[in-house]
Parts: sequence; C-alpha cells; structure tokens
Amino acid sequence: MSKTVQVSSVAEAYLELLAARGIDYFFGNGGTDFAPIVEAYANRFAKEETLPRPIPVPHEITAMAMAHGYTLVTGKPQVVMVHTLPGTANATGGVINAFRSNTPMLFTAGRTPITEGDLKGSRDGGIHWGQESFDQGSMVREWVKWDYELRPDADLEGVVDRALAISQSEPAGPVSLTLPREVLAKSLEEFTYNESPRMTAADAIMPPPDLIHKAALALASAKNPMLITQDSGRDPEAVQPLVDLAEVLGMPVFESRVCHLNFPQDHPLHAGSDVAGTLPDADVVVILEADVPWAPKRTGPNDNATIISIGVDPLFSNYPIRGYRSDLTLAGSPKPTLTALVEVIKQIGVDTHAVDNRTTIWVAAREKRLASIAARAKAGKEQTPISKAYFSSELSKYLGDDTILLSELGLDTNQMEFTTPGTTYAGSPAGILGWAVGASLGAKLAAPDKTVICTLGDGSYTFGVPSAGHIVSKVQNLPVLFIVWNNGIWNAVKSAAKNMVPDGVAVATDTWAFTNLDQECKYEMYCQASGGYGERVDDPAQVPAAIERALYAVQVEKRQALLNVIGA
Ligand SMILES: Cc1ncc(C[n+]2csc(CCOP(=O)(O)OP(=O)(O)O)c2C)c(N)n1
Repeated sequence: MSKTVQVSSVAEAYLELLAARGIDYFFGNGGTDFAPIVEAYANRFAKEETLPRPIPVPHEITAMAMAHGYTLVTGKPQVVMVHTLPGTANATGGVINAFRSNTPMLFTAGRTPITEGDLKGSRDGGIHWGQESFDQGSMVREWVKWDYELRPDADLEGVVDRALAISQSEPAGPVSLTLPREVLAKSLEEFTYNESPRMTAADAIMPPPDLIHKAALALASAKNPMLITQDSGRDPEAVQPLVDLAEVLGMPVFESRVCHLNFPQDHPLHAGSDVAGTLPDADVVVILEADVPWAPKRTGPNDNATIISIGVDPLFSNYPIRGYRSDLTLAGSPKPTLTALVEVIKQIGVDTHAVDNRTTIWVAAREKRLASIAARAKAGKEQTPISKAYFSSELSKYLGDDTILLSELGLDTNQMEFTTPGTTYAGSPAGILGWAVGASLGAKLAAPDKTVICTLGDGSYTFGVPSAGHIVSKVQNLPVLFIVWNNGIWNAVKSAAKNMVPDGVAVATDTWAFTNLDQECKYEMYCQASGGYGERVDDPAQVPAAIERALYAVQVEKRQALLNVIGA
C-alpha cells in the first residue's frame, strides 16, 4: 500500500523513508553538506514525525564503530552519514572493518555542492571547492557491495530499498550512498512511497544436495574429523546446528578467532583455538566461515585429508591471496547447510562406538586444557605488573548472559567461557584498530539492559579516539565499562619483529623502534573528563575490588567507568 506524506525537501523524504524502513539510528558527523539534513530534522521534530534517532558522534571512527556494534547485537543495519571528502577519508577504516566482517550498513557521505550557481544548496562557502573529488565513491568502492551517488529527481525509494536489500543479502556488507547537497536540498511538497520495501534481501544460501551428500559421506566415514570456525555465529541461529553436527560425529570444534559466539565454550567438544596438535592427524577437516583456519607457516593438514569448506563465500573471493586447499566447497549459509548435513549424516549412519570413543578423548583433552588455563591464572595471582591471565580469570567471574564483552587485543579470552550467542564480539578480520570503543557504545545502545564491557589494549584504546567515545557515552547516556590493558607498548609490533627475525639485532640488543607507548599515561583521566569513574589498577591484590568498583559505577551509578590496568 502506498502512503503520501507532506515534506519540505528531498532530505525530509529521505528521513521519512529511512524511518519507514526500520532504521533506528542515524549516526552523523556533519559539515556544510548536512544543511539540508539539519533543516529536515528540525522540520520533523516540529511535526513530531517518526525519525531515525540522530546520534551526533564527534569522530567518524567512533560513528562507524557504533553502527557496527549496534548491528552486531541486533542484526539490523543502521545509517552513518559523514562529511564529504574529509569524513569519507576518516570513515574508510570503519567501512573496511564492516566489509571484512560481513556487517550490513548504509554508509553515506554528503558531497560538496556540485554547482556554482543559484540552486538551493549550491556552493556558498570557500570550502566547497577544495573538498570536491572526481569520484568520491571510489574511496570506498573496493570495500562496499554497491555504491551510488543520488542524482537529481532520482527514484529515492528504489535507491534506498535496493541499497538496504543488497547490504543485507548474503554475504552481507556495507553499501555506500553519496548525497550531493543540491539533491538533498531540493524542495518537495509531498512524497509517496510504498509502506513495505520494494524488494527484500536475498535469503540464506544453500549448497546443492549432491555436495551436501558428498560432504556428509566424508564426515560420516571419517576416523578423525575436526572443524575450525571463526564466524559461523554471525547468525546466532547457526550455533545449535553446529552443536548438533559436532555431537552426531563426536567431532571437536576449534575457533581460530572468536568474532562471535560460534559454539558454547562449555561444551565437551569445544576444543579451544590451538589446531596445531590435531590438524596434521585429521582425515577430514571442515573450515566453516574461517578466513584463516590455521597459520600455514606453522602447521597444515595431512596431504590425504579431505578439506571441506563451508561459508557464504567459502573461497573468500574478495581476498587477493588465500591458498588453502578445498576439496569440497560448499557455498552456503551456516544454519541451513549445517542442518542439512546433520540430517544426511543421520540418514547415512555413523559408527556410534567410534563417536563415543572420540567424544571421550575430547572430553579428557578439554579437561587438561582447562586445567592448564586455570594454572596460568593462579600462577599470575600475585604478579606485578598484573598478569593478563589472572586479571582475565577474575573478570570472567562477572560475565554471564546479562553481559556483553567486546575485545580488541585487551584480555586473555581463553580465561573466559562464553556460552550464549550475543555475549561476546571481537573486531573485524581486517583488524583496523580503533573499533572497540565505538562498537561497545553501539552495543550498549542496542542492549541498554546489559552490562557492556570493552576490553582493549592501550594501543587499541588510543586508536579508538577515546575523547570522542567518552563524550558520546556521557551525552547519550551509554555507561560502558572500559578496561584498558596498559602494557605501555604495541606488543603485536614487537612480537612480529621477534618472530620474523628471532636471532636478529633487535632481539640481541632489546631495541624495539616504533613499539613504545607510555605506561605512565593516566588513561583513567580521559574517562573522568567526561564524568566517568576512572581508576588506575597496579596492585594485583586490588583487582577483584577494582572490578567491583567499576561495575558499581556502570550498573548502579549508571555512568561510564575505565580501569587503567598496569599489566605485563
Ligand atoms: C589502524 C591500525 N594501525 C596499525 C595497526 C597495526 N597494529 C596491529 S596491533 C598494533 C598494536 C596494538 O597495541 P595494543 O592494543 O596496545 O595491543 P598489544 O599489541 O600491546 O597487545 C598495531 C599498531 C592496525 N592493526 N590498525
């Protein structure tokens, strides 16, 4: 059914449409290009019309990460709008993070006025020349599924509906829409659109039955199968089918890196992340939504093993180089593909005695692994600087279904056991640092009743433009607990140098250029500056009480908190 509304401009029609399409939030970082949007918001506020709620975010890195975090929790894409060329430049890292993590998003940027004449919206400021680009969309084109610049008198509804449908179709990802100022500013008296979107997103992808059958046969007859996943839990409904597959086969599930909860970590067949001890002996290896299932320089599968790849884009076609062997390649969304595999495996039948034996072996292996994880935490209890294993294990006591933990090189998540979908997230495979601060704020916006904990390295925190994040936390009333692991160094950079040249001069002389931060930095004061609770934690004996003080600030006082943990 169509609907006609009174509007004053194309910008207002655009906001009407976004609201009608269920967009909750419009994360904005504006400039002169926002004039039509600002005017349209004022009009709609005055008329008390529904709107995507405007969230002003004082840095693009934060805005992009907020939209990303919100979508991780809700599955619903949101809108980000940044300022022409400068905003697009600052936001590009966030677009790349969203693209590599298959996060849907309507990324938009204004465009400096195209015309020098008298049109409404034409150039009227000195900045309008220098901020023009021949092809602004090209800045993000490699990192979006579709990009377009809105033309005068374009079919606005068709453009927006198509953008949202493409963004959410598997493999999901961001789309980009450039919005020239004159186009948005153009006067319009009424706007007619369909109440339901003109097109829907393509549904889950299903591999052909004969491939499912071949994979099921290989798995049903395997003596030593294993599965490695990274991101199948992007769809929370894929968690149970993965449990079913593991159980029907007595097959261990490894997580190469946890971006989402893929498999309950308290399950007897959860095997941790270290595949090196198992991979060379496996006869069937399933790579499920994992871009880097193992490090080829360190380990690899047996030449005789059958490798089965499953994923919405199982060969990662947008990665330039990725040379993992794949004998059976199943292009399919995890939930229906795993469900179908389990059904066919049950029809074929498995050696239940062998399944029981394997399960017993993996239960014992898991207990051994957990004992050594617990021992690491215990050994670190009194260490100064504070041990990461010890701190992480203490924090894990406060985690549950009512918490969401986001991490970016912060703590040791091996010390934590996540069991429910939606309780933990990590950054994109693209690894563009600066994600966690904003993503945590977006997660809190999406789940206001949950305690959101953001754990991140001091380097990652600095990349995340904390000044902007703390302001948004305060202004939007989003109390997040930030835990900054302050080791005073970019350890990842030092380790990379050490690993590449273990017998080099840097190791011999303990000289590490480009790796040092400042362990004396009072990161807690950034949070205090925005009215939050801040504490420097350098005494291991104070760890449990410090965590409780910070949680009290967040949960009871409803203000943000930051623990600056002086760690090893
Ligand atoms: C935007 C960006 N710049 C640089 C890097 C390279 N990089 C990867 S890890 C890292 C250091 C991160 O430091 P921190 O968060 O303190 O964690 P640590 O390495 O100490 O564990 C850097 C600079 C990156 N991934 N992203």
